[in-house]
Amino acid sequence: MSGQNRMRLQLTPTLKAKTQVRQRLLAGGSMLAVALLFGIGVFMYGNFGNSHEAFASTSNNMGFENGTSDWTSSAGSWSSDNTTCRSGTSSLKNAATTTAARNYNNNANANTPASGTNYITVIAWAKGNNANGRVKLGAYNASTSTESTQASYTTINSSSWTQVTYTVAATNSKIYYPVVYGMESSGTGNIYIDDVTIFTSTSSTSDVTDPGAPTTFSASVSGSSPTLNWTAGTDAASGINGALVLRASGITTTDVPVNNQTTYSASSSQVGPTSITSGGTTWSVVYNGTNTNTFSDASTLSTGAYTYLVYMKDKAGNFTTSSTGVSSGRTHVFIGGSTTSTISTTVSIDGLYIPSGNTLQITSAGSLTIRTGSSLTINGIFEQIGQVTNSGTIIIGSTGTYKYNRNGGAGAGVPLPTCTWQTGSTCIISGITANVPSNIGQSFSNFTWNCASQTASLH
Ligand SMILES: [Ca+2]
Repeated sequence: MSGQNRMRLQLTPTLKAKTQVRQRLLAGGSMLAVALLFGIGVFMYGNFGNSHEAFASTSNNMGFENGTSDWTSSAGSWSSDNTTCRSGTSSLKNAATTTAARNYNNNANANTPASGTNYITVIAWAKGNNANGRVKLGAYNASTSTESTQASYTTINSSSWTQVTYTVAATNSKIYYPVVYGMESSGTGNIYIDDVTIFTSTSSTSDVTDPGAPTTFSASVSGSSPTLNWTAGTDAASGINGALVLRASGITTTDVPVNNQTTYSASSSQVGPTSITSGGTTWSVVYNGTNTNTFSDASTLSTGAYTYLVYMKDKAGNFTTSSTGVSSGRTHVFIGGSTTSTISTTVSIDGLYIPSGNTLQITSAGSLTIRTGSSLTINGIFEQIGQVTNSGTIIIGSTGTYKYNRNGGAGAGVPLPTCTWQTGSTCIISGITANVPSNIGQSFSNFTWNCASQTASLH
């Protein structure tokens, strides 16, 4: 029998080999015995599918937005669900009993490196509809038809999503895919699975730590196409694997939490949510890929102001401060024409690009912090009525104006931020009543003092 199988493998294309693996899995509990029987033959399975990636692509319906596509049930009752989802509008549901149910994705292949000590990690999110739901994970070695499975189940609940992680030592130069199991400790119930990830790393522990924030931003616009550049954050556990970029119209100052392990979709080849609504604002997913320090927006953008948020992403699918969104990189960009926008809340930014003809005003209620390392380019008008704290670089271009439109405050008061004043740039001091702002001795190009409400002669 073993000999027959080897012969068939030699004569059949890779798709057939894949089908044979599926059939074996359907056989269920005798898998290990099957693997021993076909130990020589299965060695030849190594070439099927889209397996030649350093880690598994999360585009193979790992968030179940394509229903149950790519996933195969080998035990139990599984279906697509649209009522209980962690991300997007769809999850995987198990009509669970006290007998273990099993489902796997043999298109989400993780291919281990040829050398070194390597591990496979599988991460999934699960929720139940009672207190009896149990979930465990496995990593199926498709090259040898053997599976490593968690020793015990994780108890899930009905009130929140539980992250289940599994890291196991891997054999080099093999193909793995993720396996999920569900069951009830008693009775019956529903178990929902969403946002699965599989990847290889050299770490023996599962990476559940968000990567560091991106820093030192700059933004520019060519025509109507903004380009953002930044310095990548770092990730000690699994390593940086790219970035996620969101865009909203207008100057939007709220922070946007994102879900780890979620395939946010910025292209037709990705299956997942294409936008995030947070605080009443809808953010478009404009990039989710392997770029670590730059993004050019090729969208056709109409005249106006836009806000970009940049999150670093690691191999485990964790995003920068996913739970709060606070430390995502925030950059404002103006496109074309004569847009006036305001900031009337407390916000930190990492980049700003204002072309000629546009105005950004920090109102009396506004407090803007320019974070360390960031670079702001102002060729239009930047008007400060509220607070501005500058830890970055402000470049006032040849057509740019910094308008300090407020009183300077007592003592050190409210200083004029240090700027780089290019030839032709303008500093306008207005709104002074009794106090000159500190830090006013800078190398200006054009300087205007126009304080109609000034109450005293100031020196
Ligand atoms: Ca989903």
